[in-house]
Amino acid sequence: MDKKITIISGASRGIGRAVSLRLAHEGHFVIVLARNAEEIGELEHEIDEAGGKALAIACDISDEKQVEEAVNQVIRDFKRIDCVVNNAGIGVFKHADQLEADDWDRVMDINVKGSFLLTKAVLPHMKAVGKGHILGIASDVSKRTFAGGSLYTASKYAQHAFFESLRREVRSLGIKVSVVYPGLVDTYFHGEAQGEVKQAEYLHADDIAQAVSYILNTPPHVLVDEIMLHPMCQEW
Ligand code: NJP
Repeated sequence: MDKKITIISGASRGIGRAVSLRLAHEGHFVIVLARNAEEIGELEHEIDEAGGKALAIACDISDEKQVEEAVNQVIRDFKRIDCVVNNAGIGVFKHADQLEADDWDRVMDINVKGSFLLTKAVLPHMKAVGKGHILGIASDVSKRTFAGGSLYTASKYAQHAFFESLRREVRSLGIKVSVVYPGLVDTYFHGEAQGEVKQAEYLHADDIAQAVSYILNTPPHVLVDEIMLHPMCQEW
């Protein structure tokens, strides 16, 4: 198998879907993960119809057993994993005293523990061959805060810290770690449908996919630590 074997979490819509379509078009065999089996099944079909290669695996990224089973299936089928895009994420935006403990657990479990679980599951396979590329889709609010964002920004700061530390642990082993920090992107994340007029000036999901593609296409001696992108309409 000449194609790069690339796992993308949160692939059913938004940024993950755009990354999956772009990487498949560029010749990756994409393993698309999300909870909604129907949506990722349709994405697999769409990629296959366009001449690409995809495999959909329904998986809740916050569930250790499901993540391990998904990675084991990829290893059984393909023997290796070249790249992983940790993209699955959600936001809950309330003032701190309005947050429920359950909100806290859900956001942290998906945004932070999900990145940890998928990374932990793939690392032994990358270490065994001395190469691999792990990406995180974090946020510009990994580096700034705002009222109503205590939970979401805490999760994105944590994701940022996790990947920054990870880079220091695995670079000498030949494994790259890169993080993309988007500003506002037109997806389903803000509670609107993708393409709604309100989001017309936001970044497009494929803008993020292009950044991911750039990062993954650098030559072996180049490591892109991070890329931050904003739409022109958003002051940072
Ligand atoms: O959001 P959306 P985006 N297990 O809602 C999946 C960050 N970001 O594309 O499971 C597995 O369109 C869900 O699939 P499903 C953001 O923090 C965004 O904008 O079927 N997957 C869907 O495919 C996030 O990390 C903006 O419901 C789970 C996907 O996640 C990343 O970008 C700005 C899951 C979400 O698609 C992608 O978000 C920014 C689980 N438990 C950072 N829970 C922005 N859009 O403006 C959810 O700074 N998913």
